[in-house]
Formats: sequence, C-alpha cells, structure tokens
Amino acid sequence: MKSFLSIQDVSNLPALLKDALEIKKNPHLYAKLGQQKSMCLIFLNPSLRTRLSAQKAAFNLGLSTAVLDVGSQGWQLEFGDGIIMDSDKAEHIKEAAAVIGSYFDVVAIRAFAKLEDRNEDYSEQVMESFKKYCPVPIINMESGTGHPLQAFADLITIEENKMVAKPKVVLTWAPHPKPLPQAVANSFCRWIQAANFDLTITHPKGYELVDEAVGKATVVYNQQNALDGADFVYAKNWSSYTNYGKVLSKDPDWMVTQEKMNLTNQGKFMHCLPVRRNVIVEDAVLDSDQSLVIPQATNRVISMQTVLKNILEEMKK
Ligand code: AN0
Ligand code: CP
Repeated sequence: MKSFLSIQDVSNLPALLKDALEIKKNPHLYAKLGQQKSMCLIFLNPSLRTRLSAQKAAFNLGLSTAVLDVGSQGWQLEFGDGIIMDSDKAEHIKEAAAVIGSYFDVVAIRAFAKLEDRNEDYSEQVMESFKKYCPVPIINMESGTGHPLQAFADLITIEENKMVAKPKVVLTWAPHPKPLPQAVANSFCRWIQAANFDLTITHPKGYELVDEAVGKATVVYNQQNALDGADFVYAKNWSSYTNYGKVLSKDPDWMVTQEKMNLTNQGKFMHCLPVRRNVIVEDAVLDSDQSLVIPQATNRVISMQTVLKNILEEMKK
C-alpha cells in the first residue's frame, strides 16, 4: 500500500482484515518496523479517537509522531491555484506539503467537508493537494468524502462479533442539531459492501447518499422496516447530499431506542463516536451489552496500525 486515501487503495481486503486480526492478537508483532521513521499527524479539525489511536498505533510499530493542529498552531493554508494571497491565509499548500514531506516519512491528514460547496468537498482538494505536493505516503484521517480508517475499524468489529457469515447490516440516519459530513456514512457503505455483507440504508427522504457509496445496498425510507432482523445497527447523522450540507430534519422519531433495537435479530448497536446521547441514540442502548461503540473505538488502533504496517512494508521494498 503506497498511500491510504480510500478503499480504492486496498488491493486485497481479506488480506488486510487478516493482518488486522493478527495484529489484534499480538500488537507488538511489528514493534521494530517503524524504527528510525516518523509520521506527522495534521489536523484541520478536532479529534479524540483519530489523534490518540494514530499515536498509539505508531508507538506499537516503533514509529515517532508529531502532531500539528493547523487551526491553533499552524498558518492558515491556501489550497487554490493561482490565488492572490492577500486574505487571512498565510501559506500555500505547495510549500507547506513539500516542507512537511521533507521532515517526515508518512503524513496523515484530517480535513472535514466544509459543507458549503459540494464540488469542492467531493473533489477532495485537500487530500489531492497533499498527494500532489507531499513526496511521502499520505493517510486519510477523515476527508471531504470519506473516513476509511473508521470504516476499517468498523469492519474489524463486525468480523469479531458476527454470528453468521453474511450478517444483515443496517445503516440508519439519526437526528443531530448541526450539519455533519457524509464521510463516515460513505465509507461505511463502501467497506461493508466490499466485505460482501448485506447492507440496508435507512433515512428520511432528502438524505440520499452519493450513488457510488449506495452501490447495490437496499434503501428503505421506513426505519422500523429496515431494522427488522438486523444483526448490526450502525447509527450516524449526515447532512443532505442532494440539498448539499443542509439539515432537512431533526425529527426525534429517528433516534435509535431500545424499543427499536427489539425489532432486530438481537442486533448489536454501532456508532463511530463522538455520539450525542438521547439525540442519536438513547442511554438504554448505549449502556446495554448490545452496544459495540467502545470495541469500535478500540479497533481504531488496530485499523491505523494495520494500514501503517502495510505502508511501512511497501517503503522497504
Ligand atoms: C464528525 C463527522 O460526523 O464527520 C466526525 C466523526 C468521526 N462528527 C462530528 O463532527 C460530531
Ligand atoms: N470516530 C472518530 O474519528 O473520532 P474523532 O473525531 O474523535 O477522531
């Protein structure tokens, strides 16, 4: 693996999953692989899990890390081409990415969708600019359109908890007070289908995801019907893709409740976190044995470590 921007960088998903489960059993198996190497974690947005799991994953591989919070510590970055830079943005990505790439062996970036201009977010301008101007491998820590490290951790978690070979997985939209990106939902849909699981997506009308993410999944507008017989229920809010970035509904009837979980096949509850209690999902579900939210977050270390292991091995070739 040269870089990790999306599932398209994964040539063999079963092999990557096998690697992950092996690393889970023995996290220190590749403790020397990253020695004498370093990674820079660049955040344009906040993070708890991604930031800490990436540092822990690097530690397990002997890889040193540095963290740059662009918002509070770095110069504001300009990404546009041919811009007269007389606004608040002091540095262009051309110089910033080249400089960072000269200091580190791997660069990981978080840059959320701004939810203003769909073409801009879906062109993946930030990731593509780093790829173009930074001479070392790039890792996506949530970009305009995807969050593949999260989806990989989710897949590992399903693999560890599934009772049948092809579980019924339901992605349900849930209400949230603020407009959120589609990134987590997009990647979840892609990875679940790449793993050949049975995916149903449910959301109010107007929340249709981009076609490439929906793929061959079943879309059901009635949440209760969708949940029938589910083995895994993955809740997530996202803002509208068609009416880009807009909050079209805050309908509390879409919250995941214990009553709704009773419609499932003793299904497990999943969410990427951070989660708003009693808005996205009620306490009773999160605090029950059905909830997998902590194992998911735990597996973020494994997902990053597996990706780093593959990138470091490729660098040694
Ligand atoms: C972000 C999102 O929905 O993309 C990050 C999730 C990992 N969530 C929030 O901003 C609450
Ligand atoms: N799930 C996730 O990516 O969490 P953070 O935003 O805290 O990194």
